[in-house]
Amino acid sequence: MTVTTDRCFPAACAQLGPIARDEPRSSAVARLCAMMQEAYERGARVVVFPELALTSFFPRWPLEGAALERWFETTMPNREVQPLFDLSRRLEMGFHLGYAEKTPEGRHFNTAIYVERGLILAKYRKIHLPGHREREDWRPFQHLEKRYFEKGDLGFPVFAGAGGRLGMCICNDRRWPETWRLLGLGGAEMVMLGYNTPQHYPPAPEHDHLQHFHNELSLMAGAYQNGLWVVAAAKAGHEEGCDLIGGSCIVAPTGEVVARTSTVTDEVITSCVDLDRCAEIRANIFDFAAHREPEDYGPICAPKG
Ligand code: CDT
Repeated sequence: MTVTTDRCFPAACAQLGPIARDEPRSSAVARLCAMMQEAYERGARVVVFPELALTSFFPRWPLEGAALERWFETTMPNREVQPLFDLSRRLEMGFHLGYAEKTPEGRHFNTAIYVERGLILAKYRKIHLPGHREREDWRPFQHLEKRYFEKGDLGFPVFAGAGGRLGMCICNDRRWPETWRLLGLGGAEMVMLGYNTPQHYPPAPEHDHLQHFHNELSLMAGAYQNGLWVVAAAKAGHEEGCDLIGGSCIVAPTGEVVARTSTVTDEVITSCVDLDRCAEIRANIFDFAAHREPEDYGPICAPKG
């Protein structure tokens, strides 16, 4: 049983304001629960939370050993996250959550899950890991995702949920057209994602003023070119000396932004998501069966370099 069998339902995007370095997971989970409750009261059946939503964005710090491992979840759910799963079951809400995963084999991933009625229906592990592997002292803050996480090993799964076909990606994945096309080819009708995007991009600061534009450009293009809904939730605001953009939004299959946050704090936005509207695009301009020409796309899958 899904949380809704209605293909037209209100979905919520729950942006988080900053999470302090010493903020316990219990506090972050309480904030997420409050937003799930608000989303429910506003009629939503599904709520999307950001990337690494249980903690501060720890890849900005050089860490080792136990000081690094403490940022990862070794089980999901666990005691601290359980209240969110319990609330999901009680309210019959679906939710998408990003967190740092450590597997029983000791592997580390930047992960997102989709949960309905307290049960994990799907998992995605981030494939496009940005940043750098070694500490670079010239930067005002580090971005050590390449050091702390392995590349995801689950592909881009598309799965049944919320009465339709759902997909997930995480933050930097949204900038890559291949992410969207794979989800589109898999038949995703709504893609959920979270992000932590600094306002300042140290390797190319001349693009700092374009961060919001590049965020929406990527989301709108992904939605339109594949005829799917996008619900994208930021972690936003001034977090431990780093400004994160907000601009969480919901995008229709036509590429139009239909809801957008207006703060950089905890904020819930909602919009009615009609999954049947995907056909407006998929049966027309991007009718894949009629118009795609994959035999001419070979170099896209050529090895790197
Ligand atoms: N979290 C994440 O993937 N952030 C990147 C930041 C830019 S690359 C250092 C992003 O694509 O938004």
